[in-house]
Amino acid sequence: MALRPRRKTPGVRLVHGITTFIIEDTEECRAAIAAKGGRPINLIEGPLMDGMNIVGDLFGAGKMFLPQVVKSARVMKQAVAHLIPYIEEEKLRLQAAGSDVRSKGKILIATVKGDVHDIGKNIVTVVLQCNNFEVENMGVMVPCEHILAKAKEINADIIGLSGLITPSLEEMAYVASEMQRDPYFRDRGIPLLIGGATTSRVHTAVKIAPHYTGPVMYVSDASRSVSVASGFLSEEGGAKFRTDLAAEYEKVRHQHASKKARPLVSLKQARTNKEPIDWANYIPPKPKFIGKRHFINYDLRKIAQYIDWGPFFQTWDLHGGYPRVLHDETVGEQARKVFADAQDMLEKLLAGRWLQANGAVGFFRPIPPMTITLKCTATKPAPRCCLPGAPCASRAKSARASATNAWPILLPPKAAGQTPRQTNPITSAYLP
Ligand code: B12
Repeated sequence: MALRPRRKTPGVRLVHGITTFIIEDTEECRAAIAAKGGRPINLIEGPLMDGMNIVGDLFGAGKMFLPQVVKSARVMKQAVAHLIPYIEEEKLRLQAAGSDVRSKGKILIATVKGDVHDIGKNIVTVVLQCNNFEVENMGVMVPCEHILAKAKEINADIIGLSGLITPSLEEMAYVASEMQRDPYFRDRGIPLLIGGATTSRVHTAVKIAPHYTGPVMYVSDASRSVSVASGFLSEEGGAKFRTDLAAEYEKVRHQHASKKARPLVSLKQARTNKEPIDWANYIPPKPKFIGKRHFINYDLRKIAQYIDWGPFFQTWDLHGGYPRVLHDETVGEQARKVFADAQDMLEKLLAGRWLQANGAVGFFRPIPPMTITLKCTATKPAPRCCLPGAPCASRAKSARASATNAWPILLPPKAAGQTPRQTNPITSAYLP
């Protein structure tokens, strides 16, 4: 029988990512709060959120690393899941005692496509439910079309989007523009709430709200979500709430626009800064064969020897480059732990033959020279360059960062007399 170690509060367990006995400790803490007349939600809004904020701060300060954060997130989820039945029970009790627990409105909430963060959104859900809003929580990575379809299906009064990574900001703007395109939302002016660590009032006002004529509002935390939702849905004050919001965000946009713009270089200047490439002396390597070759059911153990573990550690935000990262003074210990886990998992995959590796490779004779001209600007996404070693993505970044690089179409100019070696008509082209 496992012996229960020294008691820890759920907040402490959360910071240390300890799931063992989290249910028992959460329950103890809940009972203590209840004995003093408190509510289960107090445990979420208090110790658990405090713990999560500590995790966020330590992570931001580089004192905690992604594998540990995953464990903390797990603790939070388990603790909240334990509290939900108590929250439901409290509602029923209040109802039986004659309190007004009628629904104040329906709110649809989701973390946008591409984003897996759900702790904040779940807390918002619980807090709103505790305040008698009906909330449909759609989970994470939810595509725009699913959000909008669900909103119509349940007749949502408000849509709330959560996003914690930078790409989510773009996705939120997309959702706003899709709401504008659809008369169902546009004509009803269904409010759109924006929340999550990367979002902000200025970004919402400047980049998201202009896509939608209905109200779009940034909400900084779960407790604010109640007053905001009530504000929008209030029969008496709803219209004023919307007008005040529109005026406030117009002011924010105005202030933002008055900030000094970053100087841009001219296209001519950018072109003079292009990468000098000696095409005349470039001899493309000759392939060993021409035509296709297939590899069926290739030995997975052979492939495993070539795994580039670099991106694995980058994904865990453990920087330092493989294998150095394993002995890094700061992140070494965490790196060794996740690496050991990965080796175990890899061994299971290999032994259990979970995958089958099939591949094909082909080299083809060059097509005759073409005369397509690619016109690209630094603000458009990069086309894939087709010469070996062409550092497309990184050049694209530098073009955006400095705006002084001419667009990198790394193909030999026609005058250099070379032909591109691939046959894709979109990516094979000559510079004019
Ligand atoms: C926990 C966490 C994770 C966990 C998430 C687990 C889970 N199930 O949610 C895991 C480990 C999986 C994770 C993964 C990643 N993460 Co992370 N993560 C965090 C961390 C530490 C805490 C987030 C959190 O839960 N905070 C606590 C909650 C309660 O706060 P919150 O979400 O902001 O919510 C509150 C309010 O914002 C608001 N709110 C939130 N949503 C909504 C919605 C509505 C409608 C309303 C009204 C209000 C509202 O109310 C909430 C309660 O008050 C943050 C750091 C931070 N300081 O935020 C990084 C952070 C968000 N992660 C980050 C990154 C980079 C990643 C990864 C890309 C890492 C990687 N290399 O793979 C991946 C992303 C994968 C993906 N595609 O989404 C960056 C994002 C940077 C950026 N600008 O893009 C952050 C900021 C860390 C950092 N400083 O670099 N992460």
